[in-house]
Amino acid sequence: VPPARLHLNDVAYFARHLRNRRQNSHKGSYGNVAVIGGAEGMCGAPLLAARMALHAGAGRVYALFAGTPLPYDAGQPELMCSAAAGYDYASATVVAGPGLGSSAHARQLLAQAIAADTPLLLDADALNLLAADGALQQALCARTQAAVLTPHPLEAARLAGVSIGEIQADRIHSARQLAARYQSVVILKGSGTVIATPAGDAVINSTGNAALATAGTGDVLAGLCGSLLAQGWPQWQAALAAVWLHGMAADVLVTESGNAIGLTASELIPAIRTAINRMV
Ligand code: NPW
Ligand code: AMP
Ligand code: MG
Repeated sequence: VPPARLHLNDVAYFARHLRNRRQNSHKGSYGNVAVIGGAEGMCGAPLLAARMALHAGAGRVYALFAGTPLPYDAGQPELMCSAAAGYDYASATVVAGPGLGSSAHARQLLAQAIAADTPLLLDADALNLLAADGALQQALCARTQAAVLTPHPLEAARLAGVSIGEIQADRIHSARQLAARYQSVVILKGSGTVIATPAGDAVINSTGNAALATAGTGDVLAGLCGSLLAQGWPQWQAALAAVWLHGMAADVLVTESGNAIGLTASELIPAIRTAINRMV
């Protein structure tokens, strides 16, 4: 089946899930996001994801660290920072992986998150751990609700057990294969991001540009998609919307500021918030 391309006209497909804040609502109405990551030396990755989740509308956001926890995020004190050990994953949408590392402790945290069977997004090191561990793969496929996986081409190659070249040679086929194998919605990132389901649906995103080729933009995408999941979006629509909005915000930033060189992942966060609010 040839894949569709996600154009501006198709945005109505997911826009109906974007709702104004209801008058009689409170932070509990908009979901909890728990980002699990932050091994030693990679605390920035979970903070980028968590800050994005907050700016996309989630009610409460936790940044949980596999390594020494930061006491708080000085740039975003709304976030609740703590060690990941002991967190009750059952009450949140989990975004696992940004800067998580590959320690035995990281693997244990990931196993708990997968077993919790709440809305789940796996990115970065969570994907690397998954690729190397049959027990985690079995647990993922046994879940009642599909997870969302957000590999870049190298992470996809590890998940598929092939080379980057083989992934890139047919990105639509690669995304579909991974979605079926891991019983998850797959976002295969890179220029022309492909979103695929286990049933074989596939869409190529039409937004985004090479200004996104910089550290941390993937962590921002993970936080964005996790935030939409926490607000009750179905996996497929959350994945489509997150990828489209992420690319659209980068396109607007480059057009308006002219800074195609040197865009930072942090700058994307308020731009994505604006893109979301323009659509409501
Ligand atoms: P190359 O160079 O072409 O051979 P890794 P990572 C490839 C955290 N971070 N098309 C490319 O391979 C993450 O969350 C922390 C083709 C590239 O070198 C992870 O936990 C930050 N190839 C951890 O670091 C900010 C592509 O993949 C290689 C491709 C490691 O994640 C940064 C990189 O993959 C980072 O987010 C494409 N479109 N995209 C922080 N501030 O704390 C990627 N590749 O070795 O898995 O490393 O992605 O940096
Ligand atoms: P990561 O490699 O995990 O940091 O993710 C990078 C993010 O930037 C993904 O959402 C990619 O799709 C996006 N990205 C990177 N390079 C490009 C590019 N040349 N064109 C469009 N999007 C890109
Ligand atoms: Mg990444």
